[in-house]
Amino acid sequence: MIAKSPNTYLNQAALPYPFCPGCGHSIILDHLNQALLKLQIDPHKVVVISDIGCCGLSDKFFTTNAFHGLHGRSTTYATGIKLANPELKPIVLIGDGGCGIGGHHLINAARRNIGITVLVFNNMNYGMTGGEHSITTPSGAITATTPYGQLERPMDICSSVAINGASFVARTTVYDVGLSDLIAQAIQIDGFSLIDIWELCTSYFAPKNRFNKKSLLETMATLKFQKGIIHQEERPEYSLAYRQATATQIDHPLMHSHPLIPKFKSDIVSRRQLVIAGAAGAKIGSAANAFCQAAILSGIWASQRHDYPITVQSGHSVSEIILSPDEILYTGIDKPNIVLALFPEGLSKVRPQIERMTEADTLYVHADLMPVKTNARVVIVNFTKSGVWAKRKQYWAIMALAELLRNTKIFPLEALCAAASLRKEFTEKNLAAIDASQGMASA
Ligand SMILES: Cc1ncc(C[n+]2csc(CCOP(=O)(O)OP(=O)(O)O)c2C)c(N)n1
Ligand code: SF4
Ligand SMILES: [Mg+2]
Repeated sequence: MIAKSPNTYLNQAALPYPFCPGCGHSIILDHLNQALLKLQIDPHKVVVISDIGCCGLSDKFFTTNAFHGLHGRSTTYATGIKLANPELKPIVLIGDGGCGIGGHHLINAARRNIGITVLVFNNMNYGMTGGEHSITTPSGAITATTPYGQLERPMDICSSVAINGASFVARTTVYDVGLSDLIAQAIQIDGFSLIDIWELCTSYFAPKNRFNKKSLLETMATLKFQKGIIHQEERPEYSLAYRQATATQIDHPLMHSHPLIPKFKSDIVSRRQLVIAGAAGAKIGSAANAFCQAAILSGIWASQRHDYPITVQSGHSVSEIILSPDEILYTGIDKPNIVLALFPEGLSKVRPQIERMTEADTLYVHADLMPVKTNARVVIVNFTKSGVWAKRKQYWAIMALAELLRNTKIFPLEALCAAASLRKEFTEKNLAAIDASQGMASA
């Protein structure tokens, strides 16, 4: 457990920093630590979200919560985290490369005035990949991708977010002795705050351009890019504004959660891995969802993963379901225990999984799809036995799942009926289909 009033926010076990000698990234991280120390925020309330690049290595050096994702997307993760829990303070550590790749995310975060703090590690190039130019590379600068000098105008990150509604915007360099205080000030802002921190990539940009501490300030002056606090504006912070706006909608159905309280019982003692191989438009996902809800109503854990092509109404639709008496921490299925092969599109997709099945596993297969090469025990599903329902393909999955429950007793069929009745508009037909499925499957 981390102490509530720490004397450092740096993770001693992860130190030292891995950056090249003289790299500005180390200096920023030290200042961030000082800023957090000054504010004495509970480390549990801070989330350090690192982007990609050398600066993306930074999150593990802090004893706070952390998140690391795709290049340029750190502001989106921070936005989601803040929206989910406004009590958290997300701090984004992003390079100038990340600001280019995810530029619109930055601008949209500013527009929303979401309560996150963005620290831009601006070394004017892509450090990690060998010193290519970025959106902030000054005109004329030599980089791996601009050997004759950069021809584009460098982007003014601060003005871009300021004009789009940020609450607090500042620009400075890593050599600013007041940087810790400035970071602390930004973190205390309720809305969107950003500090563009100029620094040296000592392996690429600085040697190639004879750039030093002085050059950073000279470049700012040449570009007429203001230094210090550039913009301050009071606007409602988005995550709280959102909650206030929706508070009046308390009667809207979307505002109600529908907890699944177990009222049935499952006797399974180990996990079951089930794959439904179907086709687009056949309600495979909905049936799988009802099956998972039924499992939860029976007191066990359930996970559903769904796969379909980009096209709608054509191609495969495959649901992977895991049921377990214990929490499910990984949702992938390598070898299923049960496969329901209902449509040719799904069957061709899951053939490798069927090939891995053994005699201990069971393949339920639509009679029309036989023969299927497998070592698993085969149960034929004959939809023609269900009368008029044989033509209603969008009910095949729930019907086959009902037969599976009659045969295996993973959990009671009544649980599936209860789950299939959760949405009133589908209750009658779902229950009739389940009823009609009796006796369809035979070994
Ligand atoms: C979408 C995407 N494009 C390209 C890359 C390859 N890539 C990895 S690090 C990097 C450069 C990072 O530069 P910057 O964000 O400025 O961070 P620095 O290394 O300078 O700290 C790039 C282009 C990637 N990871 N993801
Ligand atoms: S390559 Fe550049 S940005 Fe990366 S650690 Fe070295 S000096 Fe820093
Ligand atoms: Mg960079």
